[in-house]
Order: sequence, then structure tokens, then C-alpha cells
Amino acid sequence: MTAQPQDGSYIGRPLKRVEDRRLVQGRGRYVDDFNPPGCLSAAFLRSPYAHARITALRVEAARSAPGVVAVFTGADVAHLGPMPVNRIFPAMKVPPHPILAAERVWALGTPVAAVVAESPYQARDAADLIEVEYEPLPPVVDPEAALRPGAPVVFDEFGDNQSFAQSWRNGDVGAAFAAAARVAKVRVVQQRLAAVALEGRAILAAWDPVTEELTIWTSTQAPFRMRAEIAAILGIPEGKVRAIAPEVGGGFGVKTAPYREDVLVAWAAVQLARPVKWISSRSEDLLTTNHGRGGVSEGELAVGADGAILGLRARIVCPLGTALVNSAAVTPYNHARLLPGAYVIPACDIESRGAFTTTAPIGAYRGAGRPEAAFLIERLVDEAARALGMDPAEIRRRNFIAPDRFPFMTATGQVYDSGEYERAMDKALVLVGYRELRKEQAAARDRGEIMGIGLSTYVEPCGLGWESGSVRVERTGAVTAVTGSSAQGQGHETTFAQVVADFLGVEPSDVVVKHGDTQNAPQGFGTMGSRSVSLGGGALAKASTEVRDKGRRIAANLIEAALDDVVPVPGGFQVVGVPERRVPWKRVADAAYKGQALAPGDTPGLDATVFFQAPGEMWSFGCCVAVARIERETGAIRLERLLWVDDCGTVVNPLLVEGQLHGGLCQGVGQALLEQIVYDADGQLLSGTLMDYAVPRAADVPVPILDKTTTPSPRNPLGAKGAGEAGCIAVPPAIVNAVVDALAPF
Ligand code: MCN
Repeated sequence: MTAQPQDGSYIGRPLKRVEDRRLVQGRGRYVDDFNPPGCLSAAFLRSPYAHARITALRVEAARSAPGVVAVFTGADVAHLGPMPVNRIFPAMKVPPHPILAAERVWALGTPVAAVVAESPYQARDAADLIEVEYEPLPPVVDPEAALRPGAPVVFDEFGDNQSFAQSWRNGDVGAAFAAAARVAKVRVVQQRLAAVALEGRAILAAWDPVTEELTIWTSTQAPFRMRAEIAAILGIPEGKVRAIAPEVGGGFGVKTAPYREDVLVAWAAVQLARPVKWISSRSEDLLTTNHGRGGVSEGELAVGADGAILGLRARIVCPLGTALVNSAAVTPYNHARLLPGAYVIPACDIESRGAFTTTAPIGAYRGAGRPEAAFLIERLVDEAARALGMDPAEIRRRNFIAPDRFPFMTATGQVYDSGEYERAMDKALVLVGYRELRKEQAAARDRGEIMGIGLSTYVEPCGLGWESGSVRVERTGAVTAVTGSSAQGQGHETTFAQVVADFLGVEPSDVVVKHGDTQNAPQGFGTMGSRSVSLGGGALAKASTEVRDKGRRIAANLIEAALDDVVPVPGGFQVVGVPERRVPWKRVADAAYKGQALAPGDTPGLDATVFFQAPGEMWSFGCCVAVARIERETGAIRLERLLWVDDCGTVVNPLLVEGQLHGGLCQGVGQALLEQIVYDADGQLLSGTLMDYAVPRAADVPVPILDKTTTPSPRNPLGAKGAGEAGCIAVPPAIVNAVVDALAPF
């Protein structure tokens, strides 16, 4: 039997999150809630300069301060490394990434010493007693400036600041531009953003000197990667490291790999044979946790007189910060490869470069290049429509990839699975009353009001990599499902119980979902790139099916019926059409663990583990319409309406998808209108507190009208696609297109 839902009765239902019972009661346990006896605290002394040579470092006063157990400097941990880097571009230059800086600092906030003390306050006070002398060097903040000849070189050994340059070329771009009726040009500066998870970075490490086992409790999106990297860096067998991600108060892409503070804390716990904890402060978080976005792109779109897109040129420069973090190349890669968006683009010439800058590292942040790509192409398409005097919906319609062309390979070589872009846009236009809205806009303009309507369409690739899922019917008939993915607020416990319930044939309340502990699952990938439902759910669907098939064989033996006559029913199995000849899961499990009633070839036990990798990414899509008004007197932008149709294939839990869309939308509004990491020319962070960094508040975000279309993916057993990043992708170009539209008459 292939993986098929039992009766589809729970997939698609808006069940409330089982997680919320503990969370709304304030009973969730985060890293800082774990306090093993004898736990020490770490504090870091950080560089006040963006770029400097360290000429002297005196730690004696700190060593003898009250409560201090140890003070570590760069020399103590110089042997630890290397830190992980995902070399998407094999030739990329990878600079040093010391755990504590020894001779030079390349960014504000770089740790130069660590103090471990009996309490966090003693550690902090002692860190302030450390004396450091610096010889300042010229900083370079802006990525384009960093690549110009004569820019201060961040890493002397490389001679310049370019880590990589990668091109995507296809078709005859020269001919496309020569034949163009119009060429639209846009330059986009993506401001840097902070993820601002409610819970900042946090780690607690405890070493058992008897068993020589290390346990880390960490606020991470990827406990298995944390375990593997920490084990490799510290030289401990992976099986002797356990990583636990308890409740995680948000990740948004910046918690997918260890940071140097994590390594230091884990190493210190081993050295001192005592638990050590570090909880970042909000300012440390804004200063040192990976920033997102920051790329600068220049694009040109060639279109024919009929609006057909003929070719695309783009030049992208992304800042990388000082140390290359694991996901450093992900954003520049996605920014480029995803530029074709929802359109047929016959020819392209795209280049993406990464530049070292003396700033915080830059890595994946919700969307990770998807928002950047969507923003550039959606601005270009709008500008092309304006140049042709064509309606922005019409130019999109003329260029969409038609539904019968899937699987479709784009000019950058991406193979989309399925899509009905025109259907999603049409639904959005009908729901928003697009024609009426244009009339309303004309009337508003006659009254002297400044009103604009903005559209965006987008694709959201998800499901790279693989995920593991284990399903076990226990001796009592209770069901345990273990996913290698782990949640930071997505609601895996609820969603995955729905999947297992349907594929196994039980109630969601019968299923206990375990995640976030490397001791539970065989291995795991993690929650990022909107992949958990399609891959993690896919793995659990397949594992459930295997268990159900085995259970059915046992059931047939127990009720002495031919296998073909036995069917799964909620709670167990029965002879088709004969409810009296029924056997519950409990009896099937009892037999399985006694090694009885087994079919030939079957072994005792009733569980299955599946590592699921899809045959390609899943491509969600949709359309967003924003209506904005601009106050003539103040220039203030008022977002009046936001309507959004998203298609993430089969929806497992519509309530949670709605939550995902709301959350992403807030971050999208934040990027379009409010948030920005600001450095001055000296590389000092001017937006280092939440008084300066403007996270959207409830009143800043309009209540969106949400709707969906459903185009299942053929690439996983659920037909599901991702929903986790759509808001950050869809919303900013719609808002900015609305504002540009509002200002067009001027
Ligand atoms: N879902 C569904 N059916 C689908 C798709 C999604 O029911 N077809 C629901 C499920 O409840 C699922 C959730 O939406 O748990 C998100 O699913 P998915 O799109 O597969 O994304 P992931 O679970 O892999 O989550 C990652 C994604 C990313 S990349 C970021 S960044 C992000 C996000 O999730 N960070 C978050 N949402 C977040 N939500 C919270 N609260 N905190 C974060 O840090």
C-alpha cells in the first residue's frame, strides 16, 4: 500500500494547538528555566570597535573578582574550530572565525574574552574589569563600498573583500534587450534586518565526567546540527552529546547553527566539569545574532510591446559580515536563483556576489533571499507595466507560467512542481474588487488624495534536504511519533498528530509527538526553509503507512481473515463490512511485542522510521494586493487594505497556516515600513535597542483578508507545500508597489 491518508478526516481541520495549554499558562520551559545544581554563568567582553587590532589584554583583575571561576581569552580556545559553513559556492573564500578574538576584531560586539562565574551578575561585573587596548582600523559597512578598489581590506590574506561571485546565464540576453519595446530598470537596497525572536540566543551545557557525556539545552532550530557541530569542534563522539531544544521562543532562520558563544559555553562546561549557562541580552542579540537581508540589487527587464518578458539582467551584492556563518551564502544564492518568480523568462544574465563587511554576520532570516528575489522581480514587472501603459495585473497574466507547463524549469534552472498562478491572482483581484478599486482610486485622485494599489505575485520554494520521522505503536496501543524537525512556535505537536492520525487510523489525541531532543530521533534536519510539513510530515506519513500495513497483516492473522478482507478503521482493523470482526490497535500491538501473529518475513515490534527526501523542492505561490494612502501633509503611509491569496498545497491545519501568514505578514510590514539595522560610518550600531529598532506593533499591521487556492504538490505524500515564509515574500513588494503607484502622478 502506498502512503495514503486513512480517511482525510483530520488533515485540513483547524485544530487548536495542543502546545498552547502549557504556553498560555506560562508553563513552557525555555533554556533559562533549566537550573541544574552548581550551574555557572558566562559573560562575554565584546569589542567596542568595528575593526581593530588588539594590542593589550589584561584579565588579572577579572580573575580575582568575587565569584569568578575562570576567565578565557582567544589563546585558550584558538584550537577550537572550524565553525560550520555551508559552501554553496565551493570556491567561496572562508575567513577565520575564532571563538574569541585574539589579535584582531572584525566587528562591533566580537567577543574578546569570556568570564565564567557563580552568577550572571558576577560574570558581567568581572568582564567589565578586563582591560583591552585597541588600535582602530578603518571599517567597511556597505557591501558595494567593500567591493570597490581601495576599500579597507577586512581579511588581509584575501587581498580584497569578495568571498564569491556566481553567475546564472541562459538564452540570448543581448538579443532580448535589443528587441525590447521597453526596458524597466530598478535598483533595490534591502535594509538589514534583525530577527528579534522573543527569546534571544541561549545555551546551557552540562558535562558528566563519569560517563563523559555532554548535554546542551539550546534555543535552536536544528538540534541535530548543533549536536554534530559541537561534537566535531570539541572532539567528542556524537553519540556522547545530547542536544535538547526545549521550548524555543522563535528562531526565524537565525538559530540554525552554533554561534561561537555556544562553542565557548560547551567547551567551558567540559573544562570546568560544571554546568555553564549563557543567556544573551537583548542588546547582545541585536548586536551579534546574524542579521538578515542587506543585499543591493540592480535589475533590468526587457519587455515586448505586448508585455511579454524577453530577458532579465541583474547584479546582486550581498553583505556577509565578518565571520561567514553557516547560512551566509544561502541568501545571495536564493536572491539570484529565484528571480524568475512566477514568470516565463526566456533569457537571463544574473550575477550574485558576497562581500565581507566589518559588521555582524549576515545569514538566513525568514525568507532568506526569497523576499529579495520577489521584491526585485515584482518591482521590475510593475515598472515595465508602467512603461507600457499596461495594467500591472495584465502584464503578470501575460507572463505567468501556465498550469500545463509543470514541471517547469526556469531560466535559472529551478524545476517547479505545480502552480496555478493566474487562478490565485484572479481570486485575489475578485476578492479585493480590483476594478472598483481602480475607479475608487481615480475618484480619490480627483479629490487630491494620494492613493495607490500594489500587486505582488510570488513563489516560495521549500523542502530542501530531508527529514526523519518515526512512528511507534507502543505496547499499550498508544502512538508515539518522533520527528527530526523541531518547532519554535510552528505547532509541530498539533500538525504532526493530525498527519499520523490520518495515515495510521487513530485520533490526534492518541498521538504523542516528540521533537527537539537528539536522544529521541535517529537523526534530524531541523525546522527552516518552510520544510517541516512537506518533509517532516511526509516522513511521518510514510512511516505511519508502514506501521499501518504491518498492523494490518497482524490483524488479519489475529482475526483469521484473508489480508485482502481486512481494512483499517479508526482505532484498529476489521473485516470489511463486518464490524463485529474487529481488532483494536492495543491487541495488534500486544501481539507484535510478543512476537505473535506475525506475517512471514515480519519481525516483532510495531514501528517504522523513514528518512524522506522529496524529488525536488515544493513551490508555494500566491498573490497579494495592498492599498495604501499617503498623507499629503506628513508623507505618512497608511496601509488601508491587505488582501492575500496563498497556495501552499494541501493544508494540514488551516488555523496554524493562518497564524504563519499573520506572523510573516507582520515581518513583511516591518521590512516595508519600519525596521532597519543602522550602522554609522564607523561601524557603530545605531539601532542597538528596541527603542531604535522599530519592530511592528499590533496597531501598525492591518488586519489582512486571507484566502487560498489549493494546488497540491506531487512531490510528497501529503501534497503539502510550505507556508512559513510567505508573508515576508509576498507583502513588501505589494506595499512598495502600492506606494509607488500612489506617487506615480507626481
Ligand atoms: N502548515 C500546514 N500545512 C501546510 C503548510 C504549513 O498546516 N501545507 C502549518 C503547520 O502547522 C506547520 C506550519 O504551518 O507547523 C509551518 O509549516 P512549514 O511551512 O512547513 O514551515 P516549518 O514548520 O518548516 O517552519 C519554518 C518556517 C520558517 S522558515 C521560519 S523562518 C519561521 C516560520 O516557520 N520561523 C518561525 N514560522 C515561525 N513561527 C514561529 N512562531 N516562530 C518562528 O521562529
